[in-house]
Amino acid sequence: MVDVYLGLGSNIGNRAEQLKDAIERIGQLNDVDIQHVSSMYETKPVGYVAQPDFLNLCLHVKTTCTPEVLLEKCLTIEKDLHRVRKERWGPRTMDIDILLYGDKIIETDRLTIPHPRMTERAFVMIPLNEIASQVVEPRSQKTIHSLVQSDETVVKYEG
Ligand code: A4P
Ligand code: MG
Repeated sequence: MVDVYLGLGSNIGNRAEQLKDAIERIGQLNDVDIQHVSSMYETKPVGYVAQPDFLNLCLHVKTTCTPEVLLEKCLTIEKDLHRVRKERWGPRTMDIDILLYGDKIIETDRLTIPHPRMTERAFVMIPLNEIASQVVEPRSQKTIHSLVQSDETVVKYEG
């Protein structure tokens, strides 16, 4: 079993319900066991900023799936949640990113792990720090706790 961290984000429709639905679907996957779920955070869009605020959270799962198989499963769940894909970094009902896959560094056509922009993104690092503070990010060899920075645009979401 490999420890994997996933980042989930939603900024169209009923964001909280869609996140809960995605977590439930991930929990129902064969070969994937959910260990920890972070709080939800309401976050200002990064990148393409003219879009609604996101809700983001992170999940810790244990899995026997390869990274490629896990990606396929995540993409299927995104599709099942009726994601409408328009511009890159644009609005989405559900985005599931593989942040960390054990201590592996993976660079293929389809996959970059650790997720390339994760360490500079407070909407990833703040929820991730709740459930993985002592985990080492393999490119920097630093713990999540030592990499996370406070950011007032990332606010715990109480529903
Ligand atoms: N892919 C490569 N590596 C990975 C990985 N580690 N995990 C490939 C998941 N997918 C990975 O992704 C396109 C392709 O990336 C996948 O098919 C897979 O083969 P996508 O989800 O369709 O595209 P995207 O999400 O629009 O682009 P990208 O580059 O993944 O964007 P990001 O980095 O995910 O950023 N602001 C806030 N506040 N909260 C957010 O959640 N999200 C984004 C999207 C921008 N701004 C945001 C948020
Ligand atoms: Mg993505």
